[in-house]
Amino acid sequence: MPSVSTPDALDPSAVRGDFPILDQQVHGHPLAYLDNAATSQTPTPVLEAIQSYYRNDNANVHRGIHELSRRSTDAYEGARMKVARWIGAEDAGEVVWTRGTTEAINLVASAWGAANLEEGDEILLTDMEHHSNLVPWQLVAARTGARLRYLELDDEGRLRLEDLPGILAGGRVRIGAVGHVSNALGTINPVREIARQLHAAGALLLVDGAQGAPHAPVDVAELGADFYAFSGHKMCGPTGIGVLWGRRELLEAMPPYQGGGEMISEVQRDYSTWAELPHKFEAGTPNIAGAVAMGAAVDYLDGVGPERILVHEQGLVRQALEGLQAMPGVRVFGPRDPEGRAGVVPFTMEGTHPHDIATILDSQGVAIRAGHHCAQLVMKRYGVSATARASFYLYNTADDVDRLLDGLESVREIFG
Ligand code: 7TS
Repeated sequence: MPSVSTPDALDPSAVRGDFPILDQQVHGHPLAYLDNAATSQTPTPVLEAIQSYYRNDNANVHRGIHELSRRSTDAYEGARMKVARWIGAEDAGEVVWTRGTTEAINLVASAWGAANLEEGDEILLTDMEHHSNLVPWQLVAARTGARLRYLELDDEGRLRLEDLPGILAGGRVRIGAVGHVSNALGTINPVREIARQLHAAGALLLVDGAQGAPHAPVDVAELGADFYAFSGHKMCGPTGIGVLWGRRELLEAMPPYQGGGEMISEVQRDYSTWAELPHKFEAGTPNIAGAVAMGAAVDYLDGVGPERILVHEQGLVRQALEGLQAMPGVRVFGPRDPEGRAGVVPFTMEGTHPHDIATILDSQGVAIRAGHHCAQLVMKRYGVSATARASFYLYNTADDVDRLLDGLESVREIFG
């Protein structure tokens, strides 16, 4: 467990010791890694969990009677329980391992959508969704004849919640799919209120938690979510593993997503019956090491304290916003109040393409992302083709933010 300076504050310099990758020079400068919304770094206990799994326990799960298979199954199912606790789910059978957020959303759009949507039904999306929470719904809409409705954004990057009652009044919305936190704006969405209104209208809510679960305490029941999707690699775990949480009765009623081994109860020539939850949705040999490592990542984050992570990030956001707002020609996207946003700071600089900003920062060892961030509807809404984006996590320091701001000063000098 990383040490912290006071019971309440997270000390990022103590945490950094757990992340060996951060201790390196890039282009002759110490690395300032500010691309955490894309993927986070991996602490030593998680690296060790992966190695230990392959060194000591590797075997396929739920199959053999032998000792290694028993151990790998215990580790795999134990990790599921840890992840369930991380999001406040009491029933680990409601936690389905997936490849990540994208696959979790595709699972719901495909399996739930095919069984529940028909022509004239509506799916509520928002203009701030990541493409992972748009395209799967477009595909199921094309297959079923359902229609997509959109909640629009205000000038500060918040959802226009005042439009929701009007959309729901039509009585055709069956499901809403809304991000917990926007990767392109940093906005923390009022998920609880959206859930309340959707449920009152007889609709369900899927929450895209890719940028939520890694950064703040999550309680799926308290949020009022019916489905919650997130990825291991954005929360100190490895790539290729993620989670779909869903309410048991909904998952029970859904048809399988993929067919294959592990997900059946009995196979006949013409039909099969399905395994119990959550295995019904886990066809084929799963990413066992990934799941075990995601469990280790949850243990690690739990040790730091999820409520500290968001507070720490918001402090860095405040520092970044103050610096950016003082720079002429800089436009910051998303809510002005740091309390309304998680650790994502997108911006543009007049006369400079975001890719040039990112390239110059990279030459100074500062890693940010530039582009549309898989949120082209956000870019369209604010009339830009791309933004530069700094995104923070528990190991980022005030010095990292200073390096960003100093780097941007040099960008301004180069581009005049
Ligand atoms: N939803 C949101 C809100 C995201 O930010 C991302 C990834 C995804 C879904 C997809 O997650 P995956 O793990 O299945 O790929 N976001 C980003 C990003 O902002 N930059 O790179 C990936």
